[in-house]
Amino acid sequence: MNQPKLEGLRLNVPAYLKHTRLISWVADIAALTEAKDVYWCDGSTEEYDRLCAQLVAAGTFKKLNPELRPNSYLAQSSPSDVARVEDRTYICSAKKEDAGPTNNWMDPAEMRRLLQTGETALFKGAMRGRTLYVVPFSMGPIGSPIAHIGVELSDSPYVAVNMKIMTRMGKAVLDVLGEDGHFVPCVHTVGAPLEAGQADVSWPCNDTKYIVHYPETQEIWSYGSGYGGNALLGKKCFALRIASTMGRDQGWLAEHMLVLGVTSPEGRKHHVAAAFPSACGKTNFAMLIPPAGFDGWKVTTIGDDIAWIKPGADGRLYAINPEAGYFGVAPGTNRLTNPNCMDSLNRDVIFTNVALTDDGDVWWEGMTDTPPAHCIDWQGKDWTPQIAKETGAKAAHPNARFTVAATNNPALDAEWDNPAGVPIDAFIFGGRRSTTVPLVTEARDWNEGVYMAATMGSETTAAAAGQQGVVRRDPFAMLPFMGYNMSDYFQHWLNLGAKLQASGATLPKIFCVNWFRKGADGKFVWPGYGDNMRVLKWMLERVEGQGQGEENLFGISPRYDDLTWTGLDFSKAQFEQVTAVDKAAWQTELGLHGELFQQLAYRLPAELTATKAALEKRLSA
Ligand code: SAT
Ligand code: MN
Repeated sequence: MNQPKLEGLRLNVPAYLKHTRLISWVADIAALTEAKDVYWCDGSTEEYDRLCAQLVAAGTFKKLNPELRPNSYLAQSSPSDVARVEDRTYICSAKKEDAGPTNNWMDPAEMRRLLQTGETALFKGAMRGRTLYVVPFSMGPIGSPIAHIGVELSDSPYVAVNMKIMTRMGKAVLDVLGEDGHFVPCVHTVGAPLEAGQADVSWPCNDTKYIVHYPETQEIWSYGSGYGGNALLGKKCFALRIASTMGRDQGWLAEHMLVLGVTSPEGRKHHVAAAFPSACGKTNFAMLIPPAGFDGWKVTTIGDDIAWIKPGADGRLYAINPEAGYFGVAPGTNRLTNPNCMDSLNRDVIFTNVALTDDGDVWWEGMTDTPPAHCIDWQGKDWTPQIAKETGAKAAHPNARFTVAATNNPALDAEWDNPAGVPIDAFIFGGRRSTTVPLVTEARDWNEGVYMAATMGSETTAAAAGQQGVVRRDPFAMLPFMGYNMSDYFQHWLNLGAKLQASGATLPKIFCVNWFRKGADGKFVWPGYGDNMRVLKWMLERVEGQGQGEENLFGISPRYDDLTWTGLDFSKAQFEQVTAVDKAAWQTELGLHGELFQQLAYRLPAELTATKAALEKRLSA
């Protein structure tokens, strides 16, 4: 390897570190980016506090009133850097067809020229005037056979402190790496070098953004954004895009799924993994409190966003949550919709892009019925209910987030940190659809379930930059997070099911749900939140071979009397509104499935076209 240019730069390698490959990679990146300094994160609380204080001094963080919100901070980002940028996200596999038609692709050599090697490569000098933070992290319990290690090199201390909450981060990870352990290299810069004497801004970033994955070499390179999944590279980039390719090669699944445990009053416990697109209520579902009439039922959280799922020796599928914290959507969260979440946020939180109240606390739309008389909005401007009325200005950005440790969650499952994972009894796939898709449908078999998941549609949300509220196909809620060809991914699911079934294992049941049907008044008909327990209970009854249902065109659904209604006034007519299967609407829907299959025709599994043909036959019967 060439000796990197390191004039005047001290690498500050900790004396205990013996991993020469890691050290020389850090040296290479420091030289490429011309970082001013290198700092190795140890993951200690002392370090977290120190970096937070530094972020306060730099104006990135405001410390919240410790009486109201102890040990908590607020960051307000640049208005140009508020969400994931899907059109700037690339899968640079060697072959274009391995990225597939749903991903942006560029030839890896061309991308490397653009980012690293070309005359004007973006990473050249990108960290000038900034410290390079070395952030070693484990996705999954440290040392677990299911866990994998990454190292993120970032010039953002905001990233370092968020990674401390979101992952198992620090020295303990380097200890596991030893002298030659495997890690996924993740390079991140906000793309805002500082020239000598140049003052910094509170949220440095660049209008040019690239979120780049090289699946063959398992590398992640992220340029220009400091926000969320663009910058916290353990999350979507590693735990979904890169991990999905690891899963394909090694026979497991990396999914955009929450994982929860349900315990019945009799003490029977089941585990469910549920995929929903971003900002469709995964965190709320994972922390659900059963409603009145469900005495003795308990829901506990294993994870709220990502699941790594591997077949166990007994043929069952076991899931871990690779993360250690929640990066959840704040707006809409309140004591009624998600009391466990509100309790989790009492202290030790990093808020991003919510509003600052006059007494030094936070507020967001939907947090309380009555908004504060005055606050500072997420862009640092004065905000009053009157201003909101006149201009439509939001106090919090719709994609405002909290970062908080899982251990703050009062509903945390006792097994959440178990390196062996929890056995999955059911998969749920849910989109946000104001029409067409019924409240809940059970697939008649694994392949039909894979079809349901593959053809799922959802209305777009503020979690990604771009137009909102338009229905797009979002297979498995993985459209923005797939690291390889979507058709190959469908095949991977089909193959895994076939293999487990051949071994005699009972596969998890697969359900499709929609909490979001709207009435003629434009309002949601289904109450959602805690009342989703009613649907969950029916699913688990089905898993146990008890629950009743009725076969319809698309699978098996409960009739009104098959659900438990104690404690809720929900009429048969309302039930009809959320469950009716409209033939004409489904003809249109199948047309959209057809468009998706056309787009994915190359290597599309024959099982899926066969399932579609069977549905069409039923529909026209
Ligand atoms: O990708 S983020 O972590 O910014 C949030 C999401 O879209 O789920
Ligand atoms: Mn997500």
